[in-house]
Amino acid sequence: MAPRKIIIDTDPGQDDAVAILLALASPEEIDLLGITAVAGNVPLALTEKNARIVCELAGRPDVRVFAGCDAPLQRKLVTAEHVHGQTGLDGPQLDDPTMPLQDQHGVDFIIETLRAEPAGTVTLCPIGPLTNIAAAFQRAPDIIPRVQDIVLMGGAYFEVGNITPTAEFNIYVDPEAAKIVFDAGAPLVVMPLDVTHKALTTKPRIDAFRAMGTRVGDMVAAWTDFFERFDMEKYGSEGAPLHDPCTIAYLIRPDLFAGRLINVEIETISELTLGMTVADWWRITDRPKNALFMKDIDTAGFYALLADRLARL
Ligand SMILES: [Ca+2]
Repeated sequence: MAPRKIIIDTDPGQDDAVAILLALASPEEIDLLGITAVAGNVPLALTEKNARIVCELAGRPDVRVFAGCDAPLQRKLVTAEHVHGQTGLDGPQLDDPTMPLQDQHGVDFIIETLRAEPAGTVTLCPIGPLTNIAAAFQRAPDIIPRVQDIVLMGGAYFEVGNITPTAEFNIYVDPEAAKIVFDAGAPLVVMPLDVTHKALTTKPRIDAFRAMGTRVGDMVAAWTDFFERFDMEKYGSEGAPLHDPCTIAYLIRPDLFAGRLINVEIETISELTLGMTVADWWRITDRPKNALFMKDIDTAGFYALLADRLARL
């Protein structure tokens, strides 16, 4: 089978960085057409720069990186330096990238690519707030039926929230954008906290990255060490969740994940539950099923895949 053409829409973020590395390490399954950066974990000037740092770390300065939206559709940007550090990629110092940022706006790249490629052959992989994808859908609704599918990290049902008691960060930052994407009608696969909170970095798993003896292995180990400090304090868990790579892992090994096709609506009004993914897990309503909402992951298989693929870089 030909590799699947994807666009990664991202706000790096250490876990975004691992997702990008996993995609670049998997050319048999994934043809990365480009990376669009969005404001999220840190402001856009840092996320587009971090995306380029990660491509250079992977030895892939040829990957096209585009800057997209610098703020949510209607709201003031909320960031997460408390998790990822001031740069978004805190950990060992990495050199500023020398590869160029593309001139074209990220939203224009998404629109142009979906119009240029045959219909149903491009997967969108958003692992940050959904601003760029929603802006593209609003500006060019003709591209929506051309999307093969959208495989995103965001939301939660059983785990409820991480930035507020009821909302996951990516959805909370731009709930209006999330609503546009969830209502669009394109096939949707959702990796919520219910999955990612099971994908924890334990010490043996981090040691496996370090044992690769490569620059990429050392960096991934150091990044996970960095944000593990925050997560272990917060959740008292064994390690930190590697959220975003779950999306790329799904494209490579869908058998590692299990979920249900259900209705998911986005709360955009309530002050108390803003950005909540109201997931009809128990199929209580007749609302249209719009999302394959994941719940379970073969965590050992996921980390084995990561170790196997990242060792190639
Ligand atoms: Ca992210």
